Amino acid sequence: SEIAPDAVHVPDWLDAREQRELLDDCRAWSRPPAGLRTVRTPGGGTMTARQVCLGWHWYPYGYARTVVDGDGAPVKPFPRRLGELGRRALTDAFGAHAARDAAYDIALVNFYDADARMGMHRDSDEKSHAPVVSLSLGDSCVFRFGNTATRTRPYTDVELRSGDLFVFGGPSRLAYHGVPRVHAGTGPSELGLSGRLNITLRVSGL
Ligand code: MD5
Ligand code: FE
Repeated sequence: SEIAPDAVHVPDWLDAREQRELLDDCRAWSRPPAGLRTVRTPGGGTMTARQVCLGWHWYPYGYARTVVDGDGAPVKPFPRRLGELGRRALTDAFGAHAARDAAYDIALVNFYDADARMGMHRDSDEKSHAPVVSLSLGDSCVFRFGNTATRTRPYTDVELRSGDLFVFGGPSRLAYHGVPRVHAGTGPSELGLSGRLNITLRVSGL
């Protein structure tokens, strides 16, 4: 369903097998070198969701080819299969025309435990305004979709569950958004994930 112009939520987009495979991949990508890390912001804050990057390494606030704020290792490669998944997501959200020249080259994987949050922010470190593809696994959360002008109201709260797709394009690409709450213990038990995992696919424009 369209939450805002070019912001499309597709519940239950990934089947159980795709969720299982993605989770196994995320666990493999999380191992060192260039594995899961805690992100510290220049203001002295600590992000509560822990992160691993593929293709390009995100740090507050830019992209690099090595883990400049961690172990210094080269970032892991961006897998072709995630590029294909990103194009399939655009096709399902907007139609085949939207996917034609989508060249995804970044995946950011965020792990949320029951107490993790993500404050309201915009994703503006990419040089491309291509749509962001978001995939959720494990526990459900409240996703807060805001506006482009302020980090406050008006916003819309949407529940994201394991297997959901959300695509943010056009005017929604630069909207403020965040994750104010994770609902512990709500994920599919057969997945064996305590907490929530989110994968975003992006185009660097670099
Ligand atoms: C999450 N992650 O659920 C979210 C999903 C992040 C982040 O916010 O920066 O890693 S991505 C949501 C997103 C991306 C681009 C635009 C908009 C939302 N939006 O306009 O709302 O862990
Ligand atoms: Fe974001």
